[in-house]
Amino acid sequence: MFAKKIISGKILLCIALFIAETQPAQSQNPNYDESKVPAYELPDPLLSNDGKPIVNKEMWFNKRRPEILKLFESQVYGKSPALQNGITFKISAVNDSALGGSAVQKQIEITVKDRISLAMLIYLPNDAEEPVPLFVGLNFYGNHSIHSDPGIHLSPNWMRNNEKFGIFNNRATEESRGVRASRWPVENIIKRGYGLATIYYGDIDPDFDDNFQNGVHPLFYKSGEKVPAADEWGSIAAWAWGLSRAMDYFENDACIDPARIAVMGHSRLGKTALWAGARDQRFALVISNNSGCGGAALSRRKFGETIKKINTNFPHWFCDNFNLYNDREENLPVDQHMLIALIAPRPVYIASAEKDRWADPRGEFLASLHADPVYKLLGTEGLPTKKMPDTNSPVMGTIGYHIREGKHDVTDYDWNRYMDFADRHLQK
Ligand code: GTR
Repeated sequence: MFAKKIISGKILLCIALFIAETQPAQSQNPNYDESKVPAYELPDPLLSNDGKPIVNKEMWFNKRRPEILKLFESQVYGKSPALQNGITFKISAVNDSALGGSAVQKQIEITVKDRISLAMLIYLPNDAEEPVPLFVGLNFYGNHSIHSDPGIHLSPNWMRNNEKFGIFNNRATEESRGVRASRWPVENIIKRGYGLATIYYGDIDPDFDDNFQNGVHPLFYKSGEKVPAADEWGSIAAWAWGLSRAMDYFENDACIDPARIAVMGHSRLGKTALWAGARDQRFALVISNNSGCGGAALSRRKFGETIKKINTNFPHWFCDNFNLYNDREENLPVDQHMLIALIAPRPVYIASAEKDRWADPRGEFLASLHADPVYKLLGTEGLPTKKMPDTNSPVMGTIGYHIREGKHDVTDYDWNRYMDFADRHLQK
């Protein structure tokens, strides 16, 4: 009987994962017609909850920013636990002549409350004379997937099956090495004088709905708590919390400049990078690659993926309160331009892809545009255009934006723009 229960639970999980993986766009009748985008009014980031205009820096930081942050915490991503003690770092491997001698490779074990361990892979330019600026981002298929370097520890943790990537029985194999190298131009990043750090997102919380029994969530339950409360963290918030733990490490490594860390992420991990950068002001620059619904795209446009679709397909990503806005986007006290505004005045780059209509490229551009008044209030250049740029024509102020040709992906084109942007803002 018990065995049967486990088996049927597993089958259900497989079906759920199959649906989540195969169900996007087509089967759910998304709106891809600009003329069917409803009329909407965006909440004003520069009007406080009590209706007062926010007219200077002090009012933004002391009054409005905390209000908006709280709204995103309680209504969208969920509150993350305050960091108590219980995080330790261990250097598990160092290779002084990685990538043919051009880089130092470090592998760090970040342990949370002695129970969960996050494996961080770091590459740093070997010829640096001072602490380096660095890009950090989570990866989808294990640190070993970003480069074929055989010295990278193979992730032992649960991973979504993918025959093409050599992932069977939810575990990576030797065949999984380098399968995602196209998304991580490690050599190029090193050549341009940046470090790169990455963690497998499943180390922080495996990406399936198990009612928050695995990953970091149970480590922080209050006594008697079995699942996060309606306003407490879902998986995106947990992944973002993990990025902040990486940041804790950077503050302790003399080879890395903690004041010049750029956090970057793609798709669900782009949503994560934005939330990490919004919450944790230690991140100096934030990059959202094709993050779409719940990331950089305006929810009120209901173009492509909508709140209801995302909450249905991925019930574990956001906090429970976010369900209140399924088909009720107009009731949201925020929209995603305000998430970008939380990053101000730090530089932020939003990138779309032409064929990635599910993520609503125009909605991503408009959110950047509507964050501009906050950037301007804080004395920065903001976004130097009011018109959506043509394909492959990046604009870069303190807010950067591009839409490139092609599909939902991370390409060399994207990375080269991110490094151009970082050159403007992070290089001395
Ligand atoms: C899709 C999801 C998107 C995006 C994407 C991804 O299925 O609908 O919101 O996050 O997955 O992360 O690859």
